[in-house]
Amino acid sequence: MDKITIVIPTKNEEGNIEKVIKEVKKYADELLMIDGHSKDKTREIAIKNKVKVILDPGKGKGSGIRTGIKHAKHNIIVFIDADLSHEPTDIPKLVKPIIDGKAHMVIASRRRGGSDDLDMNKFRDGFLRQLGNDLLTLIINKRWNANLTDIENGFRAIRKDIALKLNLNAKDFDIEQEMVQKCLKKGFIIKEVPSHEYARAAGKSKLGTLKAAYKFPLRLLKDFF
Ligand SMILES: Nc1nc2c(ncn2[C@@H]2O[C@H](COP(=O)(O)OP(=O)(O)OP(=O)(O)O)[C@@H](O)[C@H]2O)c(=O)[nH]1
Ligand SMILES: [Mg+2]
Repeated sequence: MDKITIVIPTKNEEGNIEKVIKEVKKYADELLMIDGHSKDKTREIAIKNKVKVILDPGKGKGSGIRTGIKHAKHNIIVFIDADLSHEPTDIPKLVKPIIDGKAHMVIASRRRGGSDDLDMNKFRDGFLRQLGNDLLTLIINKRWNANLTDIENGFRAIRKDIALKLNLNAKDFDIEQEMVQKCLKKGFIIKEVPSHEYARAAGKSKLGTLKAAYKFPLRLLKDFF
C-alpha cells in the first residue's frame, strides 16, 4: 500500500490549525506540521493534538516545504495549507494519479474548482494575483508544451523521491512554481484535479502580494533553461 505523509506548513495559524488537523488526520499515515517560528499558540495546539512539529529554518514558506520533504517518512507527500482554504475531502483524488502510476505530481487546481479566496473585487489580492498566476501559467505552458491551469496552488501531492530529485532551493512562496518548472524540465508528469479554494478562515495572509511579486518572474527566469 502507498502510504501518505501530510505536511501542513504553518505560521501563526492558531485560529485554524486544530480544525485542519482534525480534518486531514484520517487521510494521513503520518502527519507533520512544519512551523515557521509562529509567535502564537500554533505549535502548542499541534502538540496537544499529538501532531509531530518541526521548526523550519525561518526563511519563509519554501524553506518550510523543503523541510517537510526532507522529514516525510512516506513516499507520497500531500501539502495542505493551515488556513482552512483547501478541501481535505479532495485528498483521495489528489493522490490517486500518483498511486495509479499516472503522475509524479498532482496539483489541486483553483481554475478548475473555483476560488473564494481570490476576491476579484480586490485589485491587489484578487485581480493582480490571478493575472500573475495566469500569465506565468501561460508562459510555462508554452515553454514546456504543458496544459496546466494553476501552477501556484500549495495544495498538491508529490512523490518524495521525485521531490528530492528537483534540488529545490526556493525560500519563499515561489517554491510551488519551482516545483512545477523543475518537474517539467526533467520530464516528470504533472496532473491537475479540480479543487475548490475557500477564503482564509482566521488570521492574516503571509504572502504580501506586492512585496513578493518580483519573486515569481525571477523564479521563471531562474529555472527557464
Ligand atoms: N513553515 C512555514 N509556513 C508558512 C510560512 N509562511 C506562511 N506559511 C504557511 O503557508 C501557508 C500559505 O500561506 P498564506 O498566508 O495562507 O498565503 P496565501 O494563501 O497566499 O494567503 P491568503 O490568501 O491570505 O490565504 C499557510 O498555511 C501559512 O501558515 C513560513 O515561513 N514557514
Ligand atoms: Mg492561504
